[in-house]
Amino acid sequence: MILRDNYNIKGYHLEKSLLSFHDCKHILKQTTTHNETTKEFPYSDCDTVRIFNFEYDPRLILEVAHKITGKNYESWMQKVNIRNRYDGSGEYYHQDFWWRKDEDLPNEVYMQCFVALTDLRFCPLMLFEGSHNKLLDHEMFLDKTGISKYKVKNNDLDKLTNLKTVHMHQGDALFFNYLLVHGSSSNPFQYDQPRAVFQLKEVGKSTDKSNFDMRKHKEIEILQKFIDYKKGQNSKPWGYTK
Ligand SMILES: O=C(O)CCC(=O)C(=O)O
Ligand SMILES: [Fe+2]
Repeated sequence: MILRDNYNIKGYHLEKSLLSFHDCKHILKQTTTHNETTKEFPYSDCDTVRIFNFEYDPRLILEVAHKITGKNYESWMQKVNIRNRYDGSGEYYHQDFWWRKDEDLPNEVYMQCFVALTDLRFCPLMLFEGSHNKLLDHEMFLDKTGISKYKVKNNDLDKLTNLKTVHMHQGDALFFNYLLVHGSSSNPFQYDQPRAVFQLKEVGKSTDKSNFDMRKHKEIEILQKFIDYKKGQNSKPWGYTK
C-alpha cells in the first residue's frame, strides 16, 4: 500500500535494477531504426528517423506496474531513444497524455515506464514531482529533424514546483503517470545516453483512434505558418527565431 500511496502522491515510482545488464545490451543490440516514409513535402525527401523498434518481453515491467496500481497492463508501444553522443536532441517538458487526449481512453488507463539502458549521467530525465493532477495546455513545434513535438507553455511551467533530476543507473526503471510533466536536455557529451520507453495500457482497453495523421498534417500547418510569417501574413510562430 505504501508503494501505491507514494506513486499516487508523487506521480512516479523508481524501481532500481529491474533490467539486467544483459537485457539492456540485448535491447540495444537489436534495436532497429525506421525511416519515416509517410511524410509529405518538404520532409518527404529527408531521411528522418522517427522510431526505434525492438523486441523484448516486457514481463518484468508489467509485474511492477501491476504491483503499483493492482491493474493488469500490456505494453502497446516500445521505443528506444538513443540520445546519441554530441547531437542527441532533448525533449521539452510535456505530458504524454496530451497525445492521447482526443482518443477514447482516460488517463488512468495508461502508465509509462522509462528504462535507463546505460547509466544516465549526462542528460537524465527531469520531472516535476506531483504535477500529474491536471492536463496542461501544450504548444506544438518542430524539432531540428522536422518531427513535431509538443511542449508545455513556459508560463505554465513557471507555476510548477518540485523539479527533480532522476538519477538512474543502467537497468533502473521509472514508472510514471501519463500526466506527469517531464523532459530532458540534449546530449553534447561523448557518450550515448540510450533509454527505452514502454507505453503501458490496461489490458482489454483499446481504441481505434490514431493521432498520427493529425500529427502529420500539423507539421505541414506549422511550416505554412512560418512561410506566412515570412510573407507578413501571420504573427511570429513559436520556435521561429529570426
Ligand atoms: O528520452 C527522454 O528523455 C524522454 C522521452 C519521453 O519523454 C518520451 O518519449 O515521451
Ligand atoms: Fe514523454
